[in-house]
Amino acid sequence: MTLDGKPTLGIGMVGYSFMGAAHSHAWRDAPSFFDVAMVPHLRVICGRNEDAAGEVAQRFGWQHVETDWRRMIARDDVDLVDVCTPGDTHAEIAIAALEAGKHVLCEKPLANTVDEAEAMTRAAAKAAESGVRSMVGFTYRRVPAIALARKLVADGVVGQIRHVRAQYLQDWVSDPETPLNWRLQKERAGSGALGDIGAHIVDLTQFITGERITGVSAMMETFVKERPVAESTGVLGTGAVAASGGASVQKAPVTVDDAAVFLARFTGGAIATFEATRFASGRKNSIRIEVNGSSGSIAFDFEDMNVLQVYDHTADPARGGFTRVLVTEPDHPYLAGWWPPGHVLGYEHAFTHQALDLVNAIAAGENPQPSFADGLRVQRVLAAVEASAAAKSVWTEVGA
Ligand code: SOE
Repeated sequence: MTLDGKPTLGIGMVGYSFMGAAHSHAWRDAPSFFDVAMVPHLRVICGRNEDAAGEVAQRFGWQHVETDWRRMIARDDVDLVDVCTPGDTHAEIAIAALEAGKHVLCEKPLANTVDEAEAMTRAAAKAAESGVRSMVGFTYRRVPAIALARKLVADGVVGQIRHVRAQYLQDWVSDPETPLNWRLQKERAGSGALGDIGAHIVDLTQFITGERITGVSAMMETFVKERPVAESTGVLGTGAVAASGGASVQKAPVTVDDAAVFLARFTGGAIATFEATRFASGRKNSIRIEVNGSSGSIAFDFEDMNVLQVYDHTADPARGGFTRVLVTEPDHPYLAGWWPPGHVLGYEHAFTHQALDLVNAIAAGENPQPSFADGLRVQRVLAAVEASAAAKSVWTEVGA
């Protein structure tokens, strides 16, 4: 119990890089801005590199450092395991944690394969029978404008959905000299742009529409087939080659997609286009989603993330057009906890909302969303995209 009488939730987090920092910040911030039902305590941060994990522990206020995730899971003071590692370790860590009776938050994509995602979903369902909760970190669901989009669609503002248009555009590997890292290796990341950022737009479009993707026709491309290896990354494996001429530069193959594009159909009959790429020069983290329906449209762009564009097709055409809704009013999703209207939010706030919702669901004895089953659903779409691309874009049903 904390001083104000609220129970605490001991967090143990595996991983300490980009996502580790985003999650640390969220666990700290959530109880300061929102009325949480349990207070997260930053108990243990875990990483193989003790010094690096220790430095993050100091910066964010984690109480203990462990170098072995099994030891961390076994600790009595850890109630929830937060998995912020590359995809190849998600299944093993999450299943071990659930079996040990620990709640789990697992970064996206849920796993590297459908088989792993199925095993995780089974473990989550079994654990839920004894009140152990799990959630997959499709964090953009908690951007207020996205949460508002879902609400407006559910309220019937767009009517019968006919088109879904989704893009996730980055450019961080468009320079062929960008060195190889784990996100470019299939055995660690599962897939490339598809799983890393395509997974987000698959989840977001299903979340906003409340419908599922039933089939796809896809193309995938790896534009730069091998990349320099930075000695310190230790990613040099078999297949490494020495570049010719001048100083010898070690190169190794890129084993994932740089870009994936696909057509899709939704359960309600809508047709859709998806594009996920790390080669959209000039686009750093642009998520664009548009839904067109019989009575209106909604449009979102993460580069203007506090805004939702809403079009009412039933309004007087003389005054028609998209309305730019600034999603900062107190009655907009999550905004009551933050600043006065117009004082906009950023990338990190969605992680705080994720921590808030997870903690409150655990306290209420409810299963948080998105569940591992939702993560599996996304994984099945990703698998269908890969199968379609491998078969030269043949239409591929999404497995049930
Ligand atoms: C890198 O591509 C990355 O950090 C993704 O892994 C995240 O999921 C996305 O939110 C931002 O980009």
